[in-house]
Amino acid sequence: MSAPDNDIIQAAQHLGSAKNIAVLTGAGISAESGIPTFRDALTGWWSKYSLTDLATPQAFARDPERVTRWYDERRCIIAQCRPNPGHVALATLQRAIVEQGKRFTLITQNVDRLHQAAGSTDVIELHGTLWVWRCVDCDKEAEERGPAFQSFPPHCTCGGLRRPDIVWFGEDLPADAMDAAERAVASCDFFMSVGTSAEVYPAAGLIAQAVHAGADVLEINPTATSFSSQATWSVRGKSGEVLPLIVQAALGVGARNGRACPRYM
Ligand code: BV8
Ligand code: ZN
Repeated sequence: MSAPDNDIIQAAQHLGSAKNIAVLTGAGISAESGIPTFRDALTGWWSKYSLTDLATPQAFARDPERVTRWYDERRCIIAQCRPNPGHVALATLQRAIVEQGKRFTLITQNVDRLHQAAGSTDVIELHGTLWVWRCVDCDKEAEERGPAFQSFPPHCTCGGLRRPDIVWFGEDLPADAMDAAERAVASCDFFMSVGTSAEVYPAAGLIAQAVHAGADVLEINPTATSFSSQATWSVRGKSGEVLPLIVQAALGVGARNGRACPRYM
């Protein structure tokens, strides 16, 4: 990674003096942990499978064995993965910001809970999680952290089919999660969009809401997205490399305002 470019230094200075920070993450932040993204042309899930065959309630109704086998395969892949410096940097930032009495909200589209594994708390999961499975009949939920299921589709003690507690395409997002996300974005003065292609709604709409709210908007993504032109800064880089730099610099700015002192500056 070349010397921090001007965008990184400027964004860090604004982040360091921001009062209310909101962050939206997508599959890209977990890429460096070894989890395939969705749209990556070669390695992405959608390069191998069609979204409508696996990630819709209709697909589940049509072939629950195939759908639950795929999600359990993903659950077992994620079980081998660890948070990367991008996840850790956001957890560090949250702790420092909250310590300073400021507001910090982490909103994710990811279902892998690597943010929580890195120490982030109160994470808003817009699309649910792969670690919890629920019964479609009695709604009983259970966390599944064990080895692959023995049989597919998995069944509940009531006999009902079990499915991952995630949001499929065509399904509404959890109302409380989306409301909390929209409230945080509407009031934030610094917004970060990290590792998302910003193509899936209503999550992607949060970026436009942050721009509309007049917040500084920092996008971190190796490739441009449909929102790059609206961002205050759009940094081309991997989140596992860029986020630690920006957070260290921002907390340095915090130090000059008489707070904790990282060595970056
Ligand atoms: C709904 C869980 C009401 C499942 C997911 C408005 C306009 C158009 C369409 C719609 C609209 N409103 C609703 C729709 C329909 C649909 C939608 O958005 N379709 C898209 C395809 C156009 N939305 C829905 O259906 C939503 N529900 O609206 O309900 C309703 C009800 C009935 C009828 C109509 C509406 C539900 C959406 C949620 C679906 N579930 N996930 C699962 O995991 O299997 S979405 C899933 O895909 C992810 O959660 C995420 O949201 C999305 C993938 O996006 P990203 O995470 O951004 O990943 P992607 O691979 O695309 O990009 C990765 C990026 O990272 C890339 O840019 C890459 O460059 C970058 N990157 C790579 N490496 C790195 C990196 N960045 C940083 N560092 C790196 N190292
Ligand atoms: Zn049941």
